[in-house]
Amino acid sequence: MHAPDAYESDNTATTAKAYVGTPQTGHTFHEVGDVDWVVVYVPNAAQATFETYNIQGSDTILDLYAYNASTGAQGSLLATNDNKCTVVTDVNCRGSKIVRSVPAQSAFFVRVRNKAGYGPNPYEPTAPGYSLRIF
Ligand SMILES: [Ca+2]
Ligand SMILES: [Ca+2]
Repeated sequence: MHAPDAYESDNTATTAKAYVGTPQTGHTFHEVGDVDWVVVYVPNAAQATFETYNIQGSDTILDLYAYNASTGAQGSLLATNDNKCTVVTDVNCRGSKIVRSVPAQSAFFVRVRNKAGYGPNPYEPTAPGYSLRIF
């Protein structure tokens, strides 16, 4: 058993943790099927990058959802990315990256999942992990 990371519980859009401008380090998938939801507000129009990095024994899948301003829930799925690159021997390629032009005063939900087959190993001292940055 692995302890939940500091962002738990964040398994639904309703319980998403706010991204407040600095990278969220130390995310883990502490149990099979763990998913992590993050909500981010973008004040200015930008070419925004949503990215998992510092991949440690995980293989992230990143989903970007619209924010439904009238309900506060997630809107439509805008983009999905599994691997940011295809170099098999580079574990950081198992991270995910979405680059998107976003308008001013917009908000988004980010969902991060671990690809099947990379559940936590109870014999490993730490659960599979990653960090998240949005810039
Ligand atoms: Ca987690
Ligand atoms: Ca979670």
